[in-house]
Amino acid sequence: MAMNEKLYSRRNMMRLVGGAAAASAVLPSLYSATTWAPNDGKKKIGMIVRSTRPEDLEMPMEGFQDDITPVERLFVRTHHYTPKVNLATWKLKIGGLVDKPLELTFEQIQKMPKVELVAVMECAGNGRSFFKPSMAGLQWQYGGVGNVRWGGVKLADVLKLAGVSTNGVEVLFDGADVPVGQQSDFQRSIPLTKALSPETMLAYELNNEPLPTSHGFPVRLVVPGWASDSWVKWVTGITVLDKPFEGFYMKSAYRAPAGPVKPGTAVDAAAMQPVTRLHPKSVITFPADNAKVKVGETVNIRGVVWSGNGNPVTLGKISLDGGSSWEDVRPITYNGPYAWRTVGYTWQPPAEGYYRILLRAGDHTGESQPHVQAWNPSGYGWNVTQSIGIEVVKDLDSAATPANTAAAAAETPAPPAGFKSACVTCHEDDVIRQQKLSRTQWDREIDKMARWGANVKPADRAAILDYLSKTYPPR
Ligand SMILES: Nc1nc2c(c(=O)[nH]1)N[C@H]1C(S)=C(S)[C@@H](COP(=O)(O)O)O[C@H]1N2
Ligand SMILES: [Mo]
Repeated sequence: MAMNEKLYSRRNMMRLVGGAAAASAVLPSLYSATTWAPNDGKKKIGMIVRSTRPEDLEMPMEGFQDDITPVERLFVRTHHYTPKVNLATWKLKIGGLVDKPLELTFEQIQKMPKVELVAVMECAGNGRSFFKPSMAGLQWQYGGVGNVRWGGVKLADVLKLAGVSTNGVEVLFDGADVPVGQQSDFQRSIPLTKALSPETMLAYELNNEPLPTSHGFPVRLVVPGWASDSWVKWVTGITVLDKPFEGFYMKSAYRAPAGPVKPGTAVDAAAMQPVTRLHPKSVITFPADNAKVKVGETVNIRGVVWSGNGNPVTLGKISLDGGSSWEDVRPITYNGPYAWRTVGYTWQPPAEGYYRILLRAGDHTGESQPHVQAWNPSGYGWNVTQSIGIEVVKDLDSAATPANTAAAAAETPAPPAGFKSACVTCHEDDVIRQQKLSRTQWDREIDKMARWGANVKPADRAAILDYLSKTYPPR
């Protein structure tokens, strides 16, 4: 299919033509299972730590300056503990509704035709911290996203080896990670149609190097155009199902109402749908929000825009007057329908004053970013048209920034007895410190944690609730 082939880069098209034998001749070292090791030598740089244990790291704004996100800047989202996989004993099991259940070694997978593509990986919860009212969960700002070159095999090729039954409806993925306490295992499913779609991959390379442990070594699912909660890491099991999977991470988590709901209200489970595709989104990556620039001086505004579902993103429009008028931006990079575009605009601020700058992305189906963000109970899919405020001043030096750190430096009270053993055994308190919840929400969180195995002693519960709701109130 000519359309599908366009997804993949020219370099790899050539590898595909030559087949597996030619591929191993091109890259002999990569094709040895004995030397294949996780790319863990590169340390993360300047990440915003959302949680140290489990590992949840957000890309800082500077990360958007790279067109292809280097592994040092790529965000990490892990629900449980990071598993260490031994490649010598690792097997990928393919079962369920297949003609021939299979167990593939890593070497067998590497000998299959290799494909590569650049795709945006974005957590469904990216931007959660901007929702009002606030909700529980990791408080991502802009950097729960990256743009990465993935290398691996088409999931469809692996499924074809096993032969998918005509009764297949969904494909379920299980990773090597195991949950803490009474939590559910992280298992996610995607519809069979998306599983067989040519862009969906089992990736073993990230930016032309083996996957790092944090990103799913040795093999992870890559579902281009979809939010990355479906991109299961450390994959060990693939099961074809004849009906939608009902595990916790499909039935309870990663769901959002189909239409608008009143902000802050609970939504009936029956009215919720699984989070799937991404939608058009923009980030203004330079200058920073609230930056000051000098009148008359050239400002090279930069941004990134992306879309979802493989619908190619349009260039996007920029407004320098709060959305009254819109202009075209200039393309800088483009790596295909699943990648983000970097765009630019050269601006000469005409006069002193305060300017509101907006960047709005759309896709070729005509969908554009919303002007107003729809609220949902778990804070998924933040993609409102991004805007920044810029102060244009006569003289940069005279524009001294007042110290604004008093609030940040305000001391937090000491936690009560029982807090440590109840709340910081399975995870560190960095996860807690970013939450902004009402007393009712905290009450529910404590119940949830107790269900997941937290040791909340009845005698300590009231004091813990009091402490949490006073120290971390809602936005
Ligand atoms: N096995 C497993 N796969 C997983 C997760 C996980 O906790 N366990 N987290 C998911 C979520 S919610 C996201 S956003 C992405 C993040 O991928 P990354 O850590 O490589 O950035 O992995 C997904 N795959
Ligand atoms: Mo996620």
